[in-house]
Amino acid sequence: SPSCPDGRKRRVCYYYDPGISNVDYGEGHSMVPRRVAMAHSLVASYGLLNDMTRLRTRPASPEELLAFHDQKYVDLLGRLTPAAYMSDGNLRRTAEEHGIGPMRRLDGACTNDNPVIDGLMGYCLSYAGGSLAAARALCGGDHDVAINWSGGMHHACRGHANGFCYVNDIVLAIKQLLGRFRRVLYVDIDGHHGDGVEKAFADSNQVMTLSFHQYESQFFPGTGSIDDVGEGAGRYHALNVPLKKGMDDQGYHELFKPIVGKAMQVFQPDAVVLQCGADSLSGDRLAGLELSVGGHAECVRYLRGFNAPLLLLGGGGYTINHVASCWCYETAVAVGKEDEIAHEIPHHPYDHYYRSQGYRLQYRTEAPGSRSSGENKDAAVIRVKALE
Ligand code: TV7
Ligand code: CA
Ligand code: ZN
Repeated sequence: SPSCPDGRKRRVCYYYDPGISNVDYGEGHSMVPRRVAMAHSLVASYGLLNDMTRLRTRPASPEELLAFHDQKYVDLLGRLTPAAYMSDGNLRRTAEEHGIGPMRRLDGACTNDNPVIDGLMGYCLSYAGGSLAAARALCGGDHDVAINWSGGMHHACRGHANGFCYVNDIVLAIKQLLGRFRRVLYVDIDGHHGDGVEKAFADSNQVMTLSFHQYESQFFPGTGSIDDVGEGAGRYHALNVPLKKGMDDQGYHELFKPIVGKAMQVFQPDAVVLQCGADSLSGDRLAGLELSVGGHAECVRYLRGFNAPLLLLGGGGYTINHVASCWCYETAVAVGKEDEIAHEIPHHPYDHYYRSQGYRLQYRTEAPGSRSSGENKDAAVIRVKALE
């Protein structure tokens, strides 16, 4: 159980690179990096930057990516610009072999999960650099919580892009943490399965991965069944909690708290990484889970209560005002001020985005009704084999 009163202050550091607001996956693409700028602007307007150390760090170097990614893939990322992609047939073929492109269809629409975008390598080095700096801050012992909302790109693989993710900052950060801590628990509350992180550590008993996600036919990426438990030395160190759409706060926490509590007790991690993908919120444009901001943030509050070094990362989230509200509120939870910040969203440059939620941080969406609470009763009796 939590080893210290939850109200106690934590030393929190925070990474934000304003360059993220210029990153564009293409018109109509679900991933809108500007949501991170919106979250930051909200954090700033609530005065929360005064309660954290801002990590002013250089971007990662291409060499640092090699701690997980392979040389050929990193070289490709370094060369891949929209112009080079258009003019060089070999490069185009190589990019597509690594999951990137084609840029757009003949009618001009962008329909690729991982498009060739302007400033691709700079974007990757920035969000990876942020997660690495955040991990180093925890290793140094002078911060208890470290935040990078631009990170959390859990689908990227060693040698290819996947699911909007080009480099896997989470794997890089966990490897950094393993330089100082013996055991790292990774918890993933994004609505999608954290497949890239799970796979990277599938045979490790130093990293336990635990993903909660929507799991239904046709729902990306299709992995993360309850029987997926890791392999070799890592057997029972990968845990998956597949959920049906419609899962709400109550049903979610009937699973989250006992399972995470048990994982903390059994695995005794020296550090915790929480991927806070906000596409598990109700009203998300891609996923069908029904968490409220309060229910999502309760995951942060609960893990913070254990008082292990905690790395908070972003991830998915496709209704961007909800995402920004959520990550701002979770920043307040991290610094212990969630009861002090006003519900009314302050005037700030992005405030017009919050009209549909009545300019309130903890907006309420229509009650989802009992649409699938019945179906999720099955999930509620989930037996996580490793923890029995
Ligand atoms: C962490 N779902 C990432 C989640 C990655 C989900 C997918 C889209 C999508 C992409 C678009 C787009 C979209 C409305 C939604 C099998 C396909 C079907 C591309 C259209 N609109 C995270 C990845 C997932 C791109 N991919 O966990 C451009 O939805 O289901 C798929 C794969 C093939 C490719 N097509 C989709 O949240 C950050 N993509 C519109 C424009
Ligand atoms: Ca997940
Ligand atoms: Zn997601």
